Amino acid sequence: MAKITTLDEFIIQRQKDFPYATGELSGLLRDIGLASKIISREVNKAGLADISGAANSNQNASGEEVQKLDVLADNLLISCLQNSGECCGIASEENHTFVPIHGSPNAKYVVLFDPLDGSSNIDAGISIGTIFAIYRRVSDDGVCTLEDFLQDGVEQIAAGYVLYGSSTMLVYTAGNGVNGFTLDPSIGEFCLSHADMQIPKQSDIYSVNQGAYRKFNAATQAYIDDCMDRSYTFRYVGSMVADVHRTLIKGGIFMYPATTKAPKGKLRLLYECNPLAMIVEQAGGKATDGKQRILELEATELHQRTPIYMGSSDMVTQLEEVVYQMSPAKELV
Ligand code: AHM
Ligand code: MG
Repeated sequence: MAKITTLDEFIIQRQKDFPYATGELSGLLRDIGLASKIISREVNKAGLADISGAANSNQNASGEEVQKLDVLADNLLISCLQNSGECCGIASEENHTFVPIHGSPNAKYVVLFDPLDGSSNIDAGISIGTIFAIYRRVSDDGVCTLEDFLQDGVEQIAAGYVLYGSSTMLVYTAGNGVNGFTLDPSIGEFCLSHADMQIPKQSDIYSVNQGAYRKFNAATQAYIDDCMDRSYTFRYVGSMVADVHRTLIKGGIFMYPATTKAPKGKLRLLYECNPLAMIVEQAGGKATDGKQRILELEATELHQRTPIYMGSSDMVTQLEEVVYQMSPAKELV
């Protein structure tokens, strides 16, 4: 039987990858792994119990309907991170402002997450996911501050996602490649299944909510037209973690552009786009808002949104070229 490497073993073996190599960050990753195992169990039971419906008139920080499982996942992640002692505060899609962890005021890290992305898909039995980003705090010891969370994506120490799909997978990077682990439910462990993940440079798959085509800018429309002219395969789950995971494995481009309805795009920079952009870049791909690298966008507010295009490097480069060619500033030159 081939040797199995569990997530815990792998993290210990790779301690040297972590810039501060003190064991704190590896402890945080293990806590996130633990929370996600419990979330996975609850997601799998969603059809059995009355936990998949919308919570009574709750709305998240962006004014959208919150599902009960979102709240459960949010609470689980917070309590696992509270117990770790390594995290001084969290920010998440489900909380209007950041939440200091009072038991660990001198801890060195903050964690931002979307506890259950794509949750409108729960009732349809479609894959959903957890996304997380870890930063080293910039404030002095004591209660964390907003500036600890408003860091640019390039400052991420580690980032990853958990996909609750046909199997549950945890994929993370600590800035030295991307590795994926599949949950073996029989032993309750994430086992290394996708070592050193690399995104193909070019592919023939594009992923976007094509029903909103008429609301996209002209450059995005032109790029999509080109994909159609080339008879590229169109795939869109509507759960970003699932769409990005497929993009990582098979290559392609995932797009959530600005629309006339949402001029800044829909997806959140700090806990959706930055972590997935770090993963994609670490796997050899690219992530842009059309003009600028996602990881270099200035973070100004917790729930800030951005358009995003990410995936196979050649495809994202071509998209950027179309945006450049069609930008009004270029026409003036
Ligand atoms: P959520 O955080 O409220 O779940 O919304 C994010 C999700 C992403 O997973 C997905 O890519 C996108 O919303 C789909 O939106 P749309 O239905 O507009 O295509
Ligand atoms: Mg989300």
